[in-house]
Amino acid sequence: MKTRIENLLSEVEAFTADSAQKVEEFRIKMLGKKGDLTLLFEEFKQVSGEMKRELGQKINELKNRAQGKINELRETLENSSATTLSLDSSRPGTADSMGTRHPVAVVRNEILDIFSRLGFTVAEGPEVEDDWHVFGALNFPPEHPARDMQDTFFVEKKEGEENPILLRTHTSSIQVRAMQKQQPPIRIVCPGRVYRNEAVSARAHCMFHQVEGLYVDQNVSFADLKQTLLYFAKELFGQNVEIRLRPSFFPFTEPSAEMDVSCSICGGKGCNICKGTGWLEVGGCGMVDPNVLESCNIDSKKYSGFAFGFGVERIVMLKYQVRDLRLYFENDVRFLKQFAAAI
Ligand code: 2NL
Repeated sequence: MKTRIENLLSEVEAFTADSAQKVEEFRIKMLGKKGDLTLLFEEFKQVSGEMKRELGQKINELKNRAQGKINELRETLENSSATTLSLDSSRPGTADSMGTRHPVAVVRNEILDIFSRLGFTVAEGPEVEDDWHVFGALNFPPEHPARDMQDTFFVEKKEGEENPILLRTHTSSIQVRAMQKQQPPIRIVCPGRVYRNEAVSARAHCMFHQVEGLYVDQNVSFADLKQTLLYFAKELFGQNVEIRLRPSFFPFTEPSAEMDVSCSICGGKGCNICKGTGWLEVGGCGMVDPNVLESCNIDSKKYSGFAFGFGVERIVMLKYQVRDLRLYFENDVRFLKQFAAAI
């Protein structure tokens, strides 16, 4: 009997359980009505003499140990299930890391917002275009260098093909489509990607973003163009900015001008950003060439218009002083995260 008690004691010590059910099974086996201890107590009744004292103590010890073990296991199991099942609503949450808008998208949206306040609506069009919408309708002569393989990406160019498919080199093709579809008044801004066949470097990329604008109506003048551009520059760069229009040439406008804004870094005094001139070039503009209006079935005797175009990356460069164009397209989050505050 003594050895049986000792064996049961070591069984109690060694016992572990990972569920409440196993603990209960153990309790029934040890302390239940037909359990090991009940049997021992039955046998104990027959014991007499000196042995009674010693065995009595041992059986009681076994009973207490078994009950203690059961209580201990019940408690640990209860605690562990409490932590997995209950929800502590006072704990601080784990924040999802938010994405950020791309600086090119931020500036594009700002430009579109400014022109929408002047009544311009946004128009878009295909990036894969044909020669006529990109060059032909825009008064490019047949031998113009932009129509060369060296400057333009052709999707398909067969020998002698009149109107090859290509990637648009400017968003003017959107405006051409708008003029074909609709008679004046037309007042649109056209954002989008454009492609040029150039070696990629810090200063040039084969893909970049433009926003162009077009206003065609009766009696639209160069003065209207200038006031529109001045309003735009003040909204984008601040009320103290000045603008300067320098005579230039584009096939699709006459007269044409390059648009500069006073350098916001040095306030026009001259610094390394504006290369000491006090001025920064932001885009081009002009009065729509009558040939362009006629190509799109708009009567150039009745209507006139102005147009302008900005390079979005160039304006991001000026606003945020990002010097290397390649950074815009590598999607390195260490670069993109720096614009987290801009909407
Ligand atoms: C630049 C210059 C310019 C235009 C774009 C345009 C469009 C039509 C007719 C006439 Cl449909 N002109 N667009 C006019 C002048 C300049 O962009 O430097 N862009 C980055």
